[in-house]
Amino acid sequence: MQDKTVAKLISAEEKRQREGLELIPSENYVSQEVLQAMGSVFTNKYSEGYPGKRYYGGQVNTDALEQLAINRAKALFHSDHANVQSNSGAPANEAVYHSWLEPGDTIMGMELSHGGHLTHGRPGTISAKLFNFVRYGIKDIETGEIDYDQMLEVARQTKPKIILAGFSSYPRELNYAKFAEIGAEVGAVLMADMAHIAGLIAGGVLKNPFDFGFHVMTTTTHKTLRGPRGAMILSQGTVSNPLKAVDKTIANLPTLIDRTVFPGLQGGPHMHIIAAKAVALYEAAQPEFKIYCQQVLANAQALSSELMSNGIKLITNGTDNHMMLADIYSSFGFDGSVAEQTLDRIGLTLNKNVIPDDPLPPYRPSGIRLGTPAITTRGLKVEHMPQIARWIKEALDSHNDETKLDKLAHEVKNFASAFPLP
Ligand code: DSN
Repeated sequence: MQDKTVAKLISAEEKRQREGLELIPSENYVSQEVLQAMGSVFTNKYSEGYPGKRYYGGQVNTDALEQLAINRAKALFHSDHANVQSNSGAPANEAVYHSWLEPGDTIMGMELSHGGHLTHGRPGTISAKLFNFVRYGIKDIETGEIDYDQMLEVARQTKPKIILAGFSSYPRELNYAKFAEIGAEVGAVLMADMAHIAGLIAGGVLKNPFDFGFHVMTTTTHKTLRGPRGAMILSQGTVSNPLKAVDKTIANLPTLIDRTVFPGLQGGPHMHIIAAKAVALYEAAQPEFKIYCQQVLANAQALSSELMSNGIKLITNGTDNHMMLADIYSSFGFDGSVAEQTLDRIGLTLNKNVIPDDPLPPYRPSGIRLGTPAITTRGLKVEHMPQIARWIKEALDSHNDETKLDKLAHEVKNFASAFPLP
């Protein structure tokens, strides 16, 4: 590479990734094939429109490529339609809101401090300015069970037009049948934001909201799904010409969504990313991916037990998925931000996170969030989880002891270097 400055940064980042262990539950390592597709000549092409209906010439390969990605996504998630153009998770959620709602309409989403995502109505976001968000939350912090009675009561009072199941920091499975029951009673569109767990759904180890009558599902493609940074919107209904206006009916949701993504929110799709999405979808349909997903869950179960045996309090006392939330403040007496920095210092990367009804502010919250998708891709198994839990415990017990942290950092680096990046 002529640009030595960028080359040096890429190489430094590759070294950081190789010598550390990635425990951020929303991160992963893509295959060489996904990387190659992202770095392909498809980046040179403009393709406004959809396959067979473009505003530029020269689309013989882009049409075939986008249709392939659509077909693979539909087959993997059992949906009638897939929009693979959405650039990322936040715009994907935005597109669904705008395809179905008018300003001032109500969306019901998870309480943010109980695990809901920023795009589920955090004050200050564009969606929160335009739409009215009402909340459901956890009834019992010890089990993580959602308060479905309160959800039904609020839904009856506020008549949300969308009920949104999804989270970015919630370690349990949702009861989609209950969502569907409440949605049917108030006539809401059922939307699932499955960004964190899409790979685990594709791999068959977690439930698919579409099996419970959900209408639409958004997901990023780079978390457990192990593809490029990007998103997809899967929906049920009739697929018709996206360049022609259709009535606002639930049956028309796929077309309403296509028309909102382009030309509503975006211009030219990122065809090199769509190429990489197609590759990731191919990989996720292989038998090895199922085994990977089973291992992600087995590792998460093992790591959560080991953390708890080391006296670290986990929110809901465990996990059903790939992630854990630890209450650092009650376990160690300092906040999650100190924990994040201390663990980063020894090569374990994770993030500070609010816990339900957190007594501390979001920038210095009580918790940390960690997960197993990336370390599982590196090849770590259940037998490696006790060691990771011990490193976490020892580093946090000695967070002011530089000599001890140096020693732990050395151990992590030696260990991690034995598990090559894909
Ligand atoms: N930033 C993602 C996460 O870490 O959960 C969600 O957008």
